[in-house]
Amino acid sequence: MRAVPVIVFMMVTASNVFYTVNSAGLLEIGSFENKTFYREAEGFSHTYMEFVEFCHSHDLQPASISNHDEQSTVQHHFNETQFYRHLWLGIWDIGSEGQWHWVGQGQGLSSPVQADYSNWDPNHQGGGREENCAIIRNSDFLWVDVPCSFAAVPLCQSDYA
Ligand SMILES: [Ca+2]
Repeated sequence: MRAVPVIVFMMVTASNVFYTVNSAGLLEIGSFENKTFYREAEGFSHTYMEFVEFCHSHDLQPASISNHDEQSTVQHHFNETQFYRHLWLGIWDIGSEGQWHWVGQGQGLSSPVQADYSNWDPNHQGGGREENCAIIRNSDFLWVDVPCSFAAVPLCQSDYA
């Protein structure tokens, strides 16, 4: 993991919650013992493959959400910043329909890690072979399968855990 980039400015929300934007244009939205979440600060949308490349280009990984605390932190960020854009998750079922896996660090896209926590919308996980990537939906924060050509904002993490 590389050193934390120099902070070049601060962003202040209406509720006076501070989120830091680093020199790489990444907004830190939550930190845990074994990972820190970042999103693309400007809210630009990308396809899934662009999202993966975006994270890797910053020495980060596509985000995995491993437990309720991590999910809650992302939801808190949506609410505090009134950020109403879909966020990509580093998860997909490209290999076998319905078998969702996290994209693992240094393992490329063909050797994923089995997901053991989820927050799926029960009505939107059955997109079949047309929908093999997933977002955190902006309205209710549930996970929804979408085509990998969908446009959403990158959510990356500092390490894979
Ligand atoms: Ca699918």
